[in-house]
Amino acid sequence: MEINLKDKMDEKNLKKLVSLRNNHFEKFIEKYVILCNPDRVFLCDDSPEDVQYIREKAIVNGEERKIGLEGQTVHFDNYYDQGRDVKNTLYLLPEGVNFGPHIEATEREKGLKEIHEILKNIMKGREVYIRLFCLGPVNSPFSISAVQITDSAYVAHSEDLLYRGGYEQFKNLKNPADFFKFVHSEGELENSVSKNLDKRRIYMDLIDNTVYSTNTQYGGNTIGLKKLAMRLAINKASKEDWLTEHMLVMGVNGPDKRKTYFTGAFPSACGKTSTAMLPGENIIGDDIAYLRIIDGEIRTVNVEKGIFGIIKDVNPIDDPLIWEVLNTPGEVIFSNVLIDKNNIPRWQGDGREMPSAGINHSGEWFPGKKDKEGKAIPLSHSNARYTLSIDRLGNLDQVYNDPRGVPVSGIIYGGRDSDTSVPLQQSFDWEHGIITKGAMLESETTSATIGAEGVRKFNLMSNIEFLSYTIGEYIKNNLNFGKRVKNPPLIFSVNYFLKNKDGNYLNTMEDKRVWIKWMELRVRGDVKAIKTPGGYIPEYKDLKELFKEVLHKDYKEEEYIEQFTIRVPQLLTKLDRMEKIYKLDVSDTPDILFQVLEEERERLKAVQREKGDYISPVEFKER
Ligand code: SPV
Ligand code: MN
Repeated sequence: MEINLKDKMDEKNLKKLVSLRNNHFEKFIEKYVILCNPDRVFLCDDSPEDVQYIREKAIVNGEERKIGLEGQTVHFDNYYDQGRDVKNTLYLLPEGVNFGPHIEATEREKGLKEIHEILKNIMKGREVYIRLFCLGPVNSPFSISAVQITDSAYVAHSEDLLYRGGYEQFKNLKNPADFFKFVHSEGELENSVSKNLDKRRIYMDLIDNTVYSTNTQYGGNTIGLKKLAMRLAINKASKEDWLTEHMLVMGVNGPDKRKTYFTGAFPSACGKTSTAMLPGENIIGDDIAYLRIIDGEIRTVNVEKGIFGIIKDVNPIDDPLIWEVLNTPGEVIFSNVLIDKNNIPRWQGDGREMPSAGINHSGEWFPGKKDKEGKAIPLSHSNARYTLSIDRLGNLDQVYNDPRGVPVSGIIYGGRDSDTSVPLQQSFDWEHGIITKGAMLESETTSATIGAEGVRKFNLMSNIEFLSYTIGEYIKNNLNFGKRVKNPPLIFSVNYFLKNKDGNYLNTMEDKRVWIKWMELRVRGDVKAIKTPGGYIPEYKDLKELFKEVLHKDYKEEEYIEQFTIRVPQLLTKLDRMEKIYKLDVSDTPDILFQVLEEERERLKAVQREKGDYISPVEFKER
């Protein structure tokens, strides 16, 4: 029997569909409703009743459960579905096209066939939720419209917290065919989690601006508007001369009530969210930014309006702002935390006494529990998260919805690096910054992706996993972007994870509050700096003053010297590592990159000859 959209949608939902007056949209919906064959279709028009309907469905369907304080729920993903599935996240590229060995892809026709096979009847017996969103503020030069089709009320609910509603905007699209499309099915469930992980696929079609995601629930794989839309937007931006970046956006408060805006790129789990939320500063976004040149300056917006943040180590001392929100009634979806016997969410590093039992992503949990592979199961997964609307944060910058965004004065690149880079440095200029801070970014791996932890990985601009065209072209676009404005932002690098020989961290988590203040002063030309081979570093006296002012701490010169010692052998090794990648793995590396690397190597070798391998910052005199 032929399936018809009208058999699946009641009058109310059909009316919401027709009101959009968009044939392209209707055709798309029809195609996937017929293919996936759900019993019912719900189209959300962003009204409070429709949003409430989705919230309730997440509970009724068993994907979320009420816990803790009013408004809080918990969601669990399959034990083996706890991070982005990098291996099965593939671009669908026409024959003969490839983006190089760092960007995974499969042949388009073959991939489309495979995914459409998987999608066939996948929603049988279930309800599908359709939602429309706007990436970036609505009615702004940054706005991109998007549609999500999902049979997971958890995904549709998460997106409600994370994205701006787009139903109304959708009625007035300039080009009615120009929107991003996301089709997701969690597939067959067992105990409310995706069962068929062997058929977990995330396939991205850049030609049709469509992403398909199946047999997974983990947010990074399923929340289409997040990393999947980011990949489409990176490609779109490259064709339209703007940038999509894996970046926080924040306002930093300087002397005399002035405000200076920064963006910052950090690989997953390297301190991006906690930087964005620093007490005393103002958050705009913690994960994804669009950057455009408007009236001769670089401006940026938060693509999202909520946070899907890592909860591990969130405690009242290091993350007071988010701690407060998580402990106040209000809407939060916790995922893959432990729920103790009092129905309270608990997680690794929450600063409280370890519970003796509870329910977590592995089911009933107790200390010492092991998984099938004999691996100890921690009380919560390291990639456990909270999802909430950003307006829950007391320090949200009031301009976060401004259609023109905010001007960018500084860009920060930060990785997880135990032994090479100093905690804080400023590049010599835009080109040096993009190449040596952005394009040379690497990070020791964490639990945000599936696989081993603690391995050093190349991750230019913290964007390697999301690039949707070639690396060389992406670097060129970044270099050109800054050259198109008269005063490009200053570029900084930070490293919160430097360790001493005994493996202890040289900085506390709070120190970043000082680093950000120094960067603000540099942008405004209020402090001098010391020239080293890799860039400018702070003077001791300025940091000492800032530590006193911001953290009420006495910052000792020995600490400064240990932290800011220039580690020449490690820096040279890193240059070699990078040169090798850019020579062997990237076929379109711009020549300027090799030139800048070579100049840096020569500067390092020159000081090595004169001063040795490990050089105290006090030995550099040049200001
Ligand atoms: C990240 O891992 O960078 C995240 C979470 O922000 S995810 O949605 O999984 O990408
Ligand atoms: Mn991220």
